[in-house]
Amino acid sequence: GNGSLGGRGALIVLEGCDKAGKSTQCRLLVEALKKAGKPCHLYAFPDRTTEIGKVIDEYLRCTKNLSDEAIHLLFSTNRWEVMPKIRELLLNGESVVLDRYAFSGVAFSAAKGTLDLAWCMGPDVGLPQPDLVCFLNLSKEAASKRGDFGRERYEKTEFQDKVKSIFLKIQDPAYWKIIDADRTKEEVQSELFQLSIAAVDTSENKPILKLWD
Ligand code: Z5A
Ligand code: MG
Repeated sequence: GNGSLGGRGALIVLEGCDKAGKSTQCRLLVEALKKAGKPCHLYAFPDRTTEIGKVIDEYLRCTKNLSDEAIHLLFSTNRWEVMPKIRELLLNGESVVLDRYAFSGVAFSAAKGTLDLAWCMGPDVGLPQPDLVCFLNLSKEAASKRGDFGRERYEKTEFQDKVKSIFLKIQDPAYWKIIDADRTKEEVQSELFQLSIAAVDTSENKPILKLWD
């Protein structure tokens, strides 16, 4: 737990398009929070290590094809399968930092143009609502300096533009912050740390709400 107070931990999510620095910043954030005496854990979605995650990995590497509906539901299931563990940590006073969450799930699937936005949100309704979502906003100019796209399925500029517009459409000001990700790693980290410490402190005595409920 987090000591004598007995409050819950905070659920903090980093979202954003390709190469925005989510994984880099998640790692730095977990280290910094631990150093500040806030116990916390890192989870990444997709979690490619589970049985479902292995199927997702094959889909992303284009070695397996699935219908748009089927892969969407697998991404969501991949979140629900670890939720009991995450909820237990939160209730035990430990914070959880997530590298992508349901917002990626909706943005990437809806960007295909074949699935309705409300249908995309459905399977993730009721997941724990984050206390803080930091959307790492990377300009096209800065993105082009971070190396070429890899060979995974969604790594194409035009598609990433659609993804970004859906992220911005589904943002909820109750917990959503847009972070300028064009800056140095240190500058971005410093802002994320301040926002996260504040979230940890203010979430302690709040109930865990349900996402999109
Ligand atoms: N997806 C989905 O469709 N549905 C879902 O429900 C979910 C995901 C959860 C794989 O995700 C794909 O799954 C993804 C969305 C889809 N497809 N796309 N695009 P992933 O999270 O496994 O993707 P990834 O390839 O690991 O991560 P990423 O998003 O592409 O990158 P990132 O984590 O944001 O960035 P990074 O790895 O921290 O940094 C990228 C590079 O930039 C690296 O060389 C860093 O050293 C460098 N970097 C980082 N920060 C900086 C700064 N500030 N300055 C300069 N350089 C920097
Ligand atoms: Mg990443």
